[in-house]
Amino acid sequence: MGPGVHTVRSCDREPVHIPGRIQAYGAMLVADAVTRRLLRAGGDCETLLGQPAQAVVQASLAELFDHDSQEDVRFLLETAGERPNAIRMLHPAADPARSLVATACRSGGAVLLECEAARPVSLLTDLLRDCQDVQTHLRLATDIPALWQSMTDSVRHLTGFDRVMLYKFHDDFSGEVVAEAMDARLRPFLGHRYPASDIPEPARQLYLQNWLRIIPDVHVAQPPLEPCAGEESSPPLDMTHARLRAVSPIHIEYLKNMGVEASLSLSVLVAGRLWGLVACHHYAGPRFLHPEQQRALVLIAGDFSHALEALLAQQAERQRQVKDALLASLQGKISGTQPLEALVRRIAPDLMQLVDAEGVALVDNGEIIAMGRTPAASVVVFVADWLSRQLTDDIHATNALGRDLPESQAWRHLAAGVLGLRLGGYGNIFLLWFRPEIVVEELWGGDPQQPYTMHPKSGVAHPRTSFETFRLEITGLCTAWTRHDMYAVKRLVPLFNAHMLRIADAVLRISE
Ligand code: BLA
Repeated sequence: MGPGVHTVRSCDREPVHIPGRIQAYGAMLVADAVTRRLLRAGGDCETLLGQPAQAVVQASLAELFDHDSQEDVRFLLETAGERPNAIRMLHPAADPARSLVATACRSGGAVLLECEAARPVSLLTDLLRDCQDVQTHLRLATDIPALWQSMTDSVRHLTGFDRVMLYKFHDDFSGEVVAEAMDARLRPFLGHRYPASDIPEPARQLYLQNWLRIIPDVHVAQPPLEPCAGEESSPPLDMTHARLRAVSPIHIEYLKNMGVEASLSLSVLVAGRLWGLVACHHYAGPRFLHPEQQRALVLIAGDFSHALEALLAQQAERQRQVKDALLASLQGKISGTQPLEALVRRIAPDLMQLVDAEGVALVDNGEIIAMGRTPAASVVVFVADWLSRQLTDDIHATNALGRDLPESQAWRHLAAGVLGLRLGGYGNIFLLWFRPEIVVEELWGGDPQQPYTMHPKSGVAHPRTSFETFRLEITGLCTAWTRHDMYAVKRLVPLFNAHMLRIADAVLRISE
């Protein structure tokens, strides 16, 4: 398979890290890590280093930079690790007045030195001030939606991109635009969903490692690196950590289909996982950001990630406290030696409230107590019987009962989802919580059932051409049970077991 060929199956194996090419808004010099001899060169060497790549690759590294830069070049090469090292300012020998921001990273036996044009020093104070303003705003946000909006507004202010979205991954890696700041003339993407294949696994892996991806101009050719004599047939380099790594042709096609001219993504990490991206579009021509602005954005994205992680933890803690309070009150009520059936009747409202269910049932060796909105008793028994075969650790939950147990579809207005718990002790005693169907209309950016097409002859995959709103009505589901729900109901088990022991005890005492 040649470069630029993508089959559907290859989407998740796309070798995005070894494109053999780079984006030409910077210059890349590849040197042997030991001898420091230049092996390859590419990108905009003409503007940044004063000579074309073919000439650059014949030179020695020392010849390319002015006298004052030599020590920094040595530093970059010596400290190059797997990840790019701290930036240094270099001045090309051909034009010492020009300033380049450079970093280096290792790739196998080579060092990749990447140079980008520096931002004029006179603008650095403004950048610092803007960053401080953004940090203050992020700190002031006390709830999650406010933090999200503050982040998209800030990134738009800092970058001037036409549209800035906060894109959150769902568990299946499809995603959703949860906040947006944009030019008022644009059609909003807020609330739209996108399929997982739009950002396949290898790309997500890269964004977990590199927290900024900029594509300043989707129309500029991405040239291969020029090899020095003898290097012509060397395999392409691993560019996982290279900022200038060329963009996969399928993604360029995707952006063009969306009408995007320049794009920028910042990673949002929560608890070490890729929670989402701040995804930016520019439609009115290319959009270049200086490396200092890029660094500033990475710092801000880090601040945002921390603030989000803290607010999410607070939210989870609040939810836990609500459940703890309900459990404490239930603990007080599950007392005495009332028969189980009477007990469940009495505490049914609390049991439902514990997990936001609309119905609860006790199935005690074929005896049914059903409270709230539940299907008919015969159906409850049928579901309990099915549940008893699904249990892991005495518990099972589904928000798609109609899919898992097709016979149940007719009662989805009462039981689109069930959470079942086996109470230990005597035989088959189950508590079942029911939630009714919630019909939702999802908005997708293009038809999610046709995220890309495959050329019948070549097997080449092409992203969809329409991103128009595609409405999808989702039926048959209830709101998903959370791990807090599962955890809360599991804590009922010892309370019920103690109750059953008390009853047994009382029976024994009477018969004595
Ligand atoms: C990369 N896909 C991306 C990126 C985004 C999206 C944000 C990160 C790079 C960037 O900032 O442009 C997807 N962009 C979106 C989505 C929205 C958006 C969902 O604005 C919503 C508004 N893409 C496909 C298919 C493949 C594919 C079928 O549609 C399969 C091969 C690949 N997407 C793909 C690849 C990358 C990518 C390979 C990595 C590009 C790179 O970093 O080189």
